[in-house]
Amino acid sequence: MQMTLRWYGTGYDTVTLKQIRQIPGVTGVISTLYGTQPGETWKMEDILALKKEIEDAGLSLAGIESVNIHDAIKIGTPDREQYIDNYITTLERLGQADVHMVCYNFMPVFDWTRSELARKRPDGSTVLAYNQAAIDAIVPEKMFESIAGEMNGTVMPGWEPERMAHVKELFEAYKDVDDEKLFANLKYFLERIMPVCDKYDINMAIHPDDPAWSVFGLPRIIINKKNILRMMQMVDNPHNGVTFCSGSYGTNLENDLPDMIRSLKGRIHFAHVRNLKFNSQQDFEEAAHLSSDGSFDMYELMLALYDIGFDGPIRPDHGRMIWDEVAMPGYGLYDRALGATYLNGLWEAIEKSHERGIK
Ligand code: DNO
Repeated sequence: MQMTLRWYGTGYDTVTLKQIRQIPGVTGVISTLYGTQPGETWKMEDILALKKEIEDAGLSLAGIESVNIHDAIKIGTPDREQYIDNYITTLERLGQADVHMVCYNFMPVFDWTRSELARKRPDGSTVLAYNQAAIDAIVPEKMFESIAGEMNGTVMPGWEPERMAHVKELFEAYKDVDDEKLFANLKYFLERIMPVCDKYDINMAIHPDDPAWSVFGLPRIIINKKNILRMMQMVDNPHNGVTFCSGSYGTNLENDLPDMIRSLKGRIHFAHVRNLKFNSQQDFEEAAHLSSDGSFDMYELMLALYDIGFDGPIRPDHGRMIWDEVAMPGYGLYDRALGATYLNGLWEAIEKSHERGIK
């Protein structure tokens, strides 16, 4: 595996490439052209400039998170053809620039959903949190306004003000899209892009829906083992793979995370590893990465990844806001650096135990 950190780019991220380079064991970043809109074709010069900036800092561009999918593709309107063509052109250019992993999601309207971006934990850190009753009390169109004030002046991924200004229309456009339709539209999209992925060896890595159930009555399909295996089989190409995000699949306590990892052998192209602390089935908050701080056994997750021979990029995920850092919620430097170091430590121990024949 390659340990990486997500980086939003100069002008968007409070964390610098120089800082990332100094986290031991982190050799790459996962980035994107943050200023582009879903559906737009990425310019070759912008891709190359991003890559050069990262490489000049002594890191590699280990993949893209995300090339976002235009709503027309998810809804399945006739103009999706144009947007899929644009997507193919972007993939072609990424392939030519030697980028081989692309993370994306197929969530209608909202990307991830949380009810709080700065819940205080007993140690004084703040974290993103989800409370079902609080979500149920929010009018979806007001969701953006209700959390915008907690973004620390940053623009959070999936919550771009341009899209959020049209939330009402978006809900209307999705009214006839149910789970089956969404599956069919995903299949259509994947079948169209697989030839270019084959040509340039691009691993597509779908991100799970977060939380892993329907919110605001919108369909959500990338939520559990059954659905994800259905997706792998419906377009049975190794380039059709997943981002295994423990914090997203883990929102549903019925998901057996190590078992899911093992069942996806060969199809996990990217891993987001983080911990959650459940206060009840309906209320969870994002903990430190360490097993003892949350509800997941992080050793078991890393062991499962090791056992399936996972060799793609991995990254610590949302961190707590600690040590008075002011950054995009979940994406500060300090706690993610601690997370990367912890995950690297687990991996080293697993690797060495294996070499010494200790199980
Ligand atoms: C949130 C992220 C998501 C993720 C997208 C992938 O912090 O995990 O925004 O990047 O769903 O397309």
